[in-house]
Amino acid sequence: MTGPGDRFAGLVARLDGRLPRPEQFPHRARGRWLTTRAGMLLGLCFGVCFVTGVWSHVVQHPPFGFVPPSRPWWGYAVSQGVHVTTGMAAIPLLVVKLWSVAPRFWQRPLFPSSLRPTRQDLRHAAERGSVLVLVASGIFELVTGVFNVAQAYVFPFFFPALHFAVAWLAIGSVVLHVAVQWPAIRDGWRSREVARLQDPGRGGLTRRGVLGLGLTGSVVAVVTTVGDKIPALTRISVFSQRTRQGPQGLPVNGLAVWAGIDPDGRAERWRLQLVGPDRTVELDLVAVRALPQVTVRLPIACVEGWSVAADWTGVRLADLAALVGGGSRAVVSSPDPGLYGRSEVGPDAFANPDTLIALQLNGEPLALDHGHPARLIAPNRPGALQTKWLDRIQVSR
Ligand SMILES: Nc1nc2c(c(=O)[nH]1)N[C@H]1C(S)=C(S)[C@@H](COP(=O)(O)O)O[C@H]1N2
Ligand SMILES: [Mo]
Repeated sequence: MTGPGDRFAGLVARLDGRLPRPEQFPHRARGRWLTTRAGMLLGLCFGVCFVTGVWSHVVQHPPFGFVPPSRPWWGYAVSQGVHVTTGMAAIPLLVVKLWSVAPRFWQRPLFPSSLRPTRQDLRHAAERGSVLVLVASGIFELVTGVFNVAQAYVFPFFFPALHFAVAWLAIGSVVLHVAVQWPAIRDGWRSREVARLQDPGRGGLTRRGVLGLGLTGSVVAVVTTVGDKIPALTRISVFSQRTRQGPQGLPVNGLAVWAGIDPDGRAERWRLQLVGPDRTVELDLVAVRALPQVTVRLPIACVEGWSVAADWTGVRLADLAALVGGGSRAVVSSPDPGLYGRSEVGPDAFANPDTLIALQLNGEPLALDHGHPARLIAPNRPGALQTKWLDRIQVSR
């Protein structure tokens, strides 16, 4: 006569006998020495990636009262470049880190020994659960990030929202993991021989070799992607295909046709509606061209990783605002119904003399895909907020 408890115990015993054991994967490079170092580098990448990612989020969705700074002009290009670069560099390090501890995933006990889990069983399950969350969220962030950089929107969800939410899960489980593993980390950092004593594997790469391989992988990952930020590396950056694609030497993320912009007679039909605290004014292209023009050199720094500088010529936003009574902030919008069809210009950017409604790019009228006839260009600002095909500016105090 067997009860459910006995049957459970039998099942566990059978599974236990079939599933691999840690001893079956000996390798001399595995151990705390390697795990600690790969983990530290990975943690550094994740930490920097997280901070720059949160920064990107707050400047795109300023929480109440926060004024995104408009200086230095290169700030967002650098922080977003660092975000994408540390994410890329993390991939080979994560592979090494997981490889170094992989046998431990099979460490016994794999299951609670009976249907009534003991306290020990529960602790064990919590430990494994937290590692599962850590690994799953880390992989999720890197994979979705890579797809986004490649502009492959293959996911059935809205990338920025989920990438941002899971980032908190990932960083939270990193912090928890470091806290739980702190004694082992300290030990692994100091120890020179522990790894060898722990692991009987001989032959194959040394632990230095494996760590070196991971680091080389990171350097390769970085060099093959940063070409969209550093022109000297463009030729060897095979993963930065968008560089220099698009008219007038500047990549294009969103085409005019997608935004429903009708090119026929656009310049003649176009009117800029200025809505101010005192009055509303409508200007045609001739009138906007007749206002004082300034030229600034500023990058478009796309959240998807590329950033390319260009010369922009147009009218200062503050000068246009002055025509309708002035103010301290504005909402600029276009007929584009998409998510990036409008954006807010906060007080710091509003007052910055480099914030323009640009009519020209690199000395020529804007190409249709760059926002013809007018777009916003402002310093230290995500590309997604450099609104194209502008036809309305609402100024407020
Ligand atoms: N109206 C509108 N403006 C827009 C977009 C858009 O889809 N619609 N895309 C934004 C994004 S994501 C980027 S990176 C920049 C790119 O500008 P470019 O195409 O001129 O290089 O435009 C921004 N302005
Ligand atoms: Mo973008």
